Amino acid sequence: MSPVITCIEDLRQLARRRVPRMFYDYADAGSWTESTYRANEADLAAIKLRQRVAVDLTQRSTAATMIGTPVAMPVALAPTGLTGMQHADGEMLAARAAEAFGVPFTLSTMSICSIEDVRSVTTQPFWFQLYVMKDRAFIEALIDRAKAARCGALVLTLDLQILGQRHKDLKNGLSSPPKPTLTNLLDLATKPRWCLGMLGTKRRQFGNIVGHAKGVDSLTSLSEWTHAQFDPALNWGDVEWIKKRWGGKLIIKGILDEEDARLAVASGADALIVSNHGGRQLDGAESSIAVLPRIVAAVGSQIEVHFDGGIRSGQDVLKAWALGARGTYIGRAFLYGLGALGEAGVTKCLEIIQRELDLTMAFCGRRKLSEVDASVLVPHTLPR
Ligand code: HOC
Repeated sequence: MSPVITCIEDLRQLARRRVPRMFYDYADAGSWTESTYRANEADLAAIKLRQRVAVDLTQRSTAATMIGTPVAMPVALAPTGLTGMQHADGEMLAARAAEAFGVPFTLSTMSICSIEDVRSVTTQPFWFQLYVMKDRAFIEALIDRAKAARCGALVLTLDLQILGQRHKDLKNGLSSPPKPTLTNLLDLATKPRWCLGMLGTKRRQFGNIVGHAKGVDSLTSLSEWTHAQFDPALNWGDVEWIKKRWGGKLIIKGILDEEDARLAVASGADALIVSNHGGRQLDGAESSIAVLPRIVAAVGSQIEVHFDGGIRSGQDVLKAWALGARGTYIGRAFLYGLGALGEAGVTKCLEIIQRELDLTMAFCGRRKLSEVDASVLVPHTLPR
């Protein structure tokens, strides 16, 4: 019998039972002590909302726009790596669910399904996330493929030119297909749905990279190639070059510092994302929600400020919006849905968050997002 799912935590627990441990851990982990990962959720939870009563709540809406794109709620699916390892064809399923719901899907460079795979199952523009690699011809090819696929925005990630260490990945020996050790075989034996799904698909490698990287024939060697390819020399000059080559809407991801936010504005980007990569990179960095008000104060009228980090509910979306975010991203929340129930699980995740957002706005006496500002928050609970 299917369990009753009423919140993101239910999806997380089901995903934990259904996804092989090394891939569940990959999605769920933060770097080093995971202090930033935990702070993302804890600092959001510490902000308290102000209830209002006797407000006419008959006409309500969670609709908004993100970089000019109408959205059912200001929530996009974040560009998560190896999404197709949470569930066979994961990126295609998540993109379809997002499109049907009316929110943007962002495909990671490090996805299992390729740009073309996702294009083949969608009709609306999805967004493509780019990591900068040393091989500039490869970057150009990726940008051209994103253009040919009519992607609606390029999300350029600037905080992962070197990789944060995630203890769980090292301990699990993260690789794909999982190495046939006794531990892995015993684990896989308890995950029959996942195994059947993977047997039924050919998409088990980094789809955007296969065919471009010479001598790479498995996900393990692809991952080694990728580590060697991420360019530690990346600078704002490259951002300018990429913007020119792309020519469309540009979103800069990974901003935690006011000065970097000003540089993002100067680069001509359409939006920036306040993000610590889900606590997966600089362990010891502040939570995203603690940084958000300072970035909004520094650049909020010049560029659209977006937010990710720790969103597990509609209440969290409302708090970020109230502090000036004009778009948010969910990563782990939708991955739990995907791992738990495939496409239906992503839809379930979006439904849960939208319902929570709608009802929480209503409890705060607000009918639409244009009525929401920091006055819905209890001042002494705000990040300092
Ligand atoms: C082995 C591939 O966003 C993450 C991702 C991308 C990392 C690529 C590494 O794990 O945070």
